Amino acid sequence: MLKRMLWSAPVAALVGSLALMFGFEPARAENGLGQSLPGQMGLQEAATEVAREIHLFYDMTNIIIIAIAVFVLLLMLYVMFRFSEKSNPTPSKTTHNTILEVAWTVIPILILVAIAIPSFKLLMLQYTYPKPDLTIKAVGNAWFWEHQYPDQGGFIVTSNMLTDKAVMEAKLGKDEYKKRYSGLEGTSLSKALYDDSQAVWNELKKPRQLAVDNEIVVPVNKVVHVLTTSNDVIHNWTIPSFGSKLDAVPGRVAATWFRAEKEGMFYGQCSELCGLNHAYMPIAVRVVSESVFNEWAGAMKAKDKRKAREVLDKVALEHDGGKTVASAAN
Ligand SMILES: [Cu+2]
Repeated sequence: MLKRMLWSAPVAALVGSLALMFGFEPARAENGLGQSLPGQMGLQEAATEVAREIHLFYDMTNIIIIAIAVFVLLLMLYVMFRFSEKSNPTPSKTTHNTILEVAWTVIPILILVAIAIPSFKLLMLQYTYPKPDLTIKAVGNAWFWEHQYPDQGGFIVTSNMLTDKAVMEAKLGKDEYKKRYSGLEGTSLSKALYDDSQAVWNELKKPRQLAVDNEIVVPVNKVVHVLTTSNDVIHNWTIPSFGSKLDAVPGRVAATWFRAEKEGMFYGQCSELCGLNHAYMPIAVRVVSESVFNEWAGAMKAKDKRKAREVLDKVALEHDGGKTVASAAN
């Protein structure tokens, strides 16, 4: 019995890793792509090879963890009942068992090796940078992101989180906004803005506290290098569906890469506790076709903000029926 149980954990681990290696993926409840869905339990759907590999590694490790936990639990229950005072009144005086001692040293080592090999493979994938088609320099600031496009003439997209105030101002126009809210302040103003803006958020098809005023745009199926740094404290550039998570450290430049395989809107948040408004500096990436990207980048290079917005509005309508905030009033 003991011998059989001793082998069950590594066998389960092996079966689990083999199953995953050959493409079996545990059924997932429907998970959001680019942002989480209400009530979602699992990870956000993968849009890059790296994210897919992270998910497989996560699943494999989970299977091993569960197998070990179940094994230890069964072993403890067995020992508790089999060797209790009642069922085993005269305990044996055995102190050493060479086979058992070798087994409980070697088997954990094998399990760790089984985890280490795919883990190093994943690290290799993440830190072997394919030749870039586009480079973006993401600069963290307290508390917003600046994204420079150095190989597109160096234009900068500054992303601030969209607030209830910003969407209401865009919807109503500055004068009407003032007229409606000038009598309110403090929490009553926040409450009124929160209530009134719900309809506008729905119309824009933008998630509150993830959406930004100016999203960045990248082409689909192209290698994008992201260089991160910071102007003040340590921030972190994260997009869950891309499997991207990289610290932005002042005075240093770090690099990550992704190749998004799906078009659409992808959201992330600063993931390094950076201070007061840490929770309010999201990152928004719009993945578009190459031709749309070129059109947008051309307009940005020519400093034609209106044209760039039109390009984004058209593609937002195609992707999710949404709008850019600047078009909220129309
Ligand atoms: Cu931050």
